[in-house]
Parts: sequence; structure tokens; C-alpha cells
Amino acid sequence: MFGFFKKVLGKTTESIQEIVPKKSDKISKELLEEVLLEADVTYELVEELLYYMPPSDMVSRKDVKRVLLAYFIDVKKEEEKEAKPFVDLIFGINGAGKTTTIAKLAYHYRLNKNQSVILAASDTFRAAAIEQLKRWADIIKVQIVATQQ
Ligand SMILES: Nc1nc2c(ncn2[C@@H]2O[C@H](COP(=O)(O)OP(=O)(O)OP(=O)(O)O)[C@@H](O)[C@H]2O)c(=O)[nH]1
Ligand SMILES: [Mg+2]
Repeated sequence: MFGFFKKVLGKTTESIQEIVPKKSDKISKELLEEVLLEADVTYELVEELLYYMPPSDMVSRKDVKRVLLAYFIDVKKEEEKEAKPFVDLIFGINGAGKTTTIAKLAYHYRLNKNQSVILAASDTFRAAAIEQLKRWADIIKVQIVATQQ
């Protein structure tokens, strides 16, 4: 049932499955809130997700699936990424976690998809931005193109 989420929310679904016994079909909203927050889902989004759940204290796997799915309606289908090369555009406010996410994606593509990844350090302005990306490239063993700050 949670196949789709396993792909996009690996760790989060694992946490949910760990605490919801296989036979049980319900999870308390309180516990669901805890799991989502521990999985780094922002407080605002957790509040919003809970708002769209049914009014009862316990929610079913079906409800969780329905509500979470609505948030991933725009997730690109895997096939769309088959064309090579492709570029992912990541954007967000300062310190939101863009670079870390880029490293996670690059690692995922290299390891799980067996794709060839190349990082390009294009933030030549922020202090240590190039160093930060170089460090990630080194850790996850992907190529990087970088120049001077
Ligand atoms: N808890 C948690 N911390 C994270 C996550 N992603 C990034 N961080 C931390 O948040 C801080 C900023 O992450 P970066 O990836 O450098 O953020 P950024 O958006 O690239 O930052 P700028 O390039 O300065 O705008 C770092 O200390 C990361 O370790 C995450 O998913 N969870
Ligand atoms: Mg960054």
C-alpha cells in the first residue's frame, strides 16, 4: 500500500511502518505528527497535513496515503528522467538545505539508478560554497566541475 511513499519518503515511511503494527490499520494523529516532525517535515506542513485528515483521533493508512499523495501530485514520473542528460533544478531560501539535498540526490542517482552524475559549483559568491560542494562530491564519489570563488 505504501509502495509509492517508500520511493519518495523512504525514511519517513520506514518510521511510520515501525510504529504501526502490520495488522493495525490505524495510527493516532499524535503519533503521526511525531513521526513526520522527526522526519524533518516542517511544522507548518505537518499542521496542514493533519488538517486534511478526518476529524477522528485515529487515522487509517488509507487516509494518510490519500492526503500525502495530494502533495506529490507534481512529482515527475521516473520515465521522464530517462532522457539523458537531465538537470534537476533545486531552489529555496538561504540555508534551507539545497546543497545537502543535491548531495542526497546525486548519491541516489549514482547508487540506486546507476547513473553518471556531475556536480557544477556555480555559487561562486557565498563563502565556502565551492568547498562545501567539493566535500560532498568527495564523500559521495561523484565528479565535480569547480572554479575560483
Ligand atoms: N535536520 C536537517 N538538517 C539539514 C537537512 N538538510 C540540510 N540540513 C542542515 O541545514 C544546514 C544548511 O544546509 P545546506 O544544504 O548548506 O543549505 P543551502 O540551502 O544549500 O544553504 P545556502 O547555500 O547557504 O543557501 C546544514 O547545517 C545542513 O546540515 C535535513 O534534511 N535535516
Ligand atoms: Mg548551498
